[in-house]
Formats: sequence, structure tokens, C-alpha cells
Amino acid sequence: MKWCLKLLLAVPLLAACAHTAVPTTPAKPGPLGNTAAPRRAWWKEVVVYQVYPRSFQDSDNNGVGDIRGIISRLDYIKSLGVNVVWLNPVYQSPNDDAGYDISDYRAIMSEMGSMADFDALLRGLHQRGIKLVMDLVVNHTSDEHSWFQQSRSSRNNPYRDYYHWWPAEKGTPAKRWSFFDEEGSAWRFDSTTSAYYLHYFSRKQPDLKWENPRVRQEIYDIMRFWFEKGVDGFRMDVIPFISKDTTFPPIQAKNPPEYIAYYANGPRLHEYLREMNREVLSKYDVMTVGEAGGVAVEDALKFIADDRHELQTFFQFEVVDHWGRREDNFLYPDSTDRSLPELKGIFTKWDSVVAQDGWGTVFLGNHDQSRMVSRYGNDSPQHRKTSAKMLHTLLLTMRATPYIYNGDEIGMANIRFTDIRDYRDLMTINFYQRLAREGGDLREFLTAQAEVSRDNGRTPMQWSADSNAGFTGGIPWIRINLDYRTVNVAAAERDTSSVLHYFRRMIQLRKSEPVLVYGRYQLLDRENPDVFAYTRSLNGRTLMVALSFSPAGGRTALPTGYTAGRTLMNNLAESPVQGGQLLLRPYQAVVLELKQDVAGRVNGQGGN
Ligand code: TEU
Repeated sequence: MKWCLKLLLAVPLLAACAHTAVPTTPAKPGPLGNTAAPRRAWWKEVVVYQVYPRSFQDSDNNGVGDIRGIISRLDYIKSLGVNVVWLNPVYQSPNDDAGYDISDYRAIMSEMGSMADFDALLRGLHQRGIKLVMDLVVNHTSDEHSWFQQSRSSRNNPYRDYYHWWPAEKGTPAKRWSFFDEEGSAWRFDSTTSAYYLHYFSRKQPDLKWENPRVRQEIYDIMRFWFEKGVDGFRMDVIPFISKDTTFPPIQAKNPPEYIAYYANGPRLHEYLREMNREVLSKYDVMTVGEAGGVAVEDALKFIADDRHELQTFFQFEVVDHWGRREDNFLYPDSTDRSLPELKGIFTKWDSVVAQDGWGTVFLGNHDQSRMVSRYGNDSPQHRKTSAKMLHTLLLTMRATPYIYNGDEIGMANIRFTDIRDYRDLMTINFYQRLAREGGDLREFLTAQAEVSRDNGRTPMQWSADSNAGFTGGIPWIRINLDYRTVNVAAAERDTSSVLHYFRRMIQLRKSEPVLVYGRYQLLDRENPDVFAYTRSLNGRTLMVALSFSPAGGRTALPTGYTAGRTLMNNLAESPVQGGQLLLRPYQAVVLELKQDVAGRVNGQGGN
């Protein structure tokens, strides 16, 4: 295939290309495996590793991770078997929101290094056959960006129309909540020109006005700048927010999900994405993933269908928003919201989109979430390793491009701060201040944050049992989880039963089995409260994945008409197969080959 050849030349080691071509018509379809496979593309076959640069590796002992630090760990990243690194923002930034407030899109944040360091990182990745995806944060800039400095200086400034301004003489603008503001409002009065500017995130993150064609051209130029350097794609921050109803009507909606229509998914969103694709993305062989919270499943294909020419993929947030956080306020947990059947339903619903067109993504952790093992698994000493392996089995067996967050490959857990002074995330700090002013329940808030705060996912990478976990020789910018003495990369390398070794084997399995990438997904045993089980089928070959989400284990059955063949992966030594039943131990995960039994072949029936 053409793309494969191109990629083989550019990236000689990408194992995904070593497969033989995937025929689209099955030879002898079993009941579970008779649909055509999606069209191949390199970005469907990769495994992405997300590097949070502030917390990955410090090379100059200032306590903050940096680019040279990442370079020193490239062989480790290579050893994981991943094909792509997604790097959170490293651009020049005053760091109000950990780099998501950019003051210069063509410069590197000084505490993270220089452009020469960045170039060396890109070279080092490419030499190892690994691609680099950057973060594109263009719903907003920093208030210290020169565009905003100009824009706020006078009403006639040529940059005035780069941002959303509401002149005070029109009265107070209709209420818009900010995600991060310490007073809650997304409108901030600026006395220099007697007008309010819009900032959905912090007051140091004013929203860009995409309606202005000059703004869009500036952004396309920035994208070209990085693509010309050789960057292989963008993860696009809060992309549905770039188009909004700029009349800013008063909000009529009662329920939180309806609010989104006032903030995002505006009338010109798809026009902008198509323009961006036409002008920039279509000119490069790159991958794109939009961060698309709030996009309903019915609207998904508008973003990702092949013939739309917008994005290739996006992150949907239904999975991570479902499990254990309140729907109306992510700062608090919700212990009633942990139904496995519902979670399975969400995965299955989103898979049905890519069964038609487009392509999906799957993730359980990132820099905005608490740690995957603490949230979906069980981070007690007894279950941490097994449940982390189980979750990696899920991530690496879905019909979607998997994104693995750094540290999850060794099963890093939540730090659970109890003191507000330990927090670094403005989301937690600003809300705490607001609550303190309003006389809210601070103790309840801190208890909640210990479970759900973003800082749980931002503590430094645990490399070894040495001081500061081998992350820094200085004072780390955020506290390190004390479990680093046992949970660290060096220990995991020595222990052949570690999460790390399992993770590497799981990646190799995905790379060697096209059925795990392209095969049809079918949910089994939908209502089972303890077990998530499904099949993946391609070209007459069917694999079954069974995952226990419970400290009590669980049981499920093989699909009717099939018997268990080879076990391709098992996170425990014991086999769960007992005739037509699977008896899973706590958090056990298996990937089995299924064979059609004679009766099934004769009458072509069975399956669920
Ligand atoms: O996150 C978008 C976003 O919606 C988050 O603010 C989310 O509401 C919160 O993290 C709850 O989990 C993106 C980035 O990933 C995040 O780090 C930035 O803070 C934010 O955009 C603003 O750029």
C-alpha cells in the first residue's frame, strides 16, 4: 500500500507496516465476523504515548521537567513499542494553566529549553521511528501574547478584533461561566478600553475570535511552521469551542449538557475545520485528534467521516466523564456513577460510529484526569498491578487508536493531596478560593479533590527508588507520590511480572494482530456488572477479550457456537477457561482465540 511504503521509507522501524495487507472480505465468516474492515491508515495502527513534559524528566535540576530530560529518556520510550508521542504544550507561556496559555506559538518555554533542544527531540524521535504530535491550543492565547497586548490597548488597534470584546456601554454581557476563574465569570472587565473580554478558561486565557479571517490565517501559519519542521500532527485543544454564538444570548438551558450549545459547536465550526483542512492539513501526511468534549455521538461523523475532510479522529469524553465524577461539576466525585454496564454501553455506542466511517480513539487517563488505576482499577497493594494490566488490555484491544498517559505503563496511582498548599493546578486553587470567599464547605471540597483533581495525574514520573524518584536533583515543582519507592520504572524493569512488561507485550500483540486494530467489535454479556467482554473479528478470525472490573472477579460465557482456542494474553497465571465458561479472578484480563465449534460451522448460527 502506498502510505505504508511512504512510511517505511520515512520510519523504517514502524512495525505496523510489517503486517501483510488486511483483506477486506473474510474467507469463511463466522457469525461474529462478517463485516468489511475499515480502510487502512497509519494513524489507525499506531499506539500513542502522551508525555507531560513538566513531569517527565528534569535535566537541569530546576525541578521542572524539560525537553533535554525527554531526550535522555528516548530509548525508554522506544522500548515501550509506541509509535507516536503526543507532547503537551512546550511553547512560550507564563504558565498560568501549565502551558495551555501560550504567549508565543513559535518559541519554546524557557524553563523547558530552547528551539535547538526541540529540534534535537524531534530528530531523536524520528531516528527511533517515533512520530511527534504537538498540542495546538488556539481557542485562546495567553493574555501576555502580543496579539492580546495590542488588542486591549485601544478600541481601534488592528488586533482589537482578534478577541471577543463586549463594550461596557452595551451593559453587562449575559452570564458565561468560566472553567477556571476565581470569581466564576468568563467575562473580565478591562478598564483601559472600558470593555469586557471573553475567557472560557482563566482570565489569563482570552478566547480568540475565529470569526476574524486574519486570526484563522495566523493559526494556519503557526501550523505550517511546525509541520515544516517535521512535526507529525496536532492534538487540538477544546476544538468545538472555536465557533460560538457571538451574539452571546442569555442562557436559557436548565440542564448542564444543554449549556454546551451556548459555549461551543457554533454555527461556523465545520466551516473552520474544513478550511483548516483544505489550507493546511491536506498538504501534509499528518495525524489529527481534536479534543471534543461535549460532542454528541450523533454528531461525531460530521467531524471525522472521510469525505468531510475535517479531522481524522477526536477524543470523546463520555467514558471519562461517566466514571466517578459529577456531571454538573467535575470537581466533585460521584460514587453512584460507576455502573460497568453503562460504561460498556458508552464504549459500544462510540464503536458503532467507526463501524460506519471515520476512526476512534481510546484513553483512560491524561493530564486532566486522575490516575487510571485509581479510578477504574484498584490501587490497593493487592490489586494495583493486576488491575492496571487489565486496563491496558482494554486500551489495546479496542477498535480505536489508543492513547497511553505517561506513568500508566507502570501503574502510577493518585497522590491524594489533603492540603491545598500542595496543589499546583489553577482549577483546584481558584475554585478553592472562590469557595472560601463564598463560605462553602472547604473540607468536602478537599476530600473530593483528593480523588478527582487534575494534579493526581501530574505528579512526576517515577523512574527509580533514588531521591525524588530520579525525576530531578532539585526541588520538584509538585510533590512526588511517596509510593515511588516501590512503584518505579527501575523496579518494574527488574520484575518480569510488572505492569511495564505486560504493557510491552500487549503492544506487541496489538501490532501483530490486525484483528485487534481493524476487526469488528461486538459486546458480549451486556448486563454483566463485573465483566466487560467482547469479541474482535476479521477475516474469519475471532478473538475474545474478557476483563474483570471487580475485586470479586466475575464469570461470563464464551459466545454460543465457539470454543476457546489459544490464550494470547492473560494478566494472571491461572487460566479462567472452564469448558464454555470463563471464571475470572479479581481484575483478571484475558485475550483468547475463539474457534467455531462443529455445530456452529454447520448451521452458521450462534454468537450473541
Ligand atoms: O482541557 C479542556 C477541558 O475541558 C478541561 O478544562 C476540563 O474541563 C477539565 O480538565 C476537567 O477535566 C483542555 C486541556 O486539556 C487542559 O489542560 C486545559 O486546562 C484546557 O483545555 C484549557 O486550555
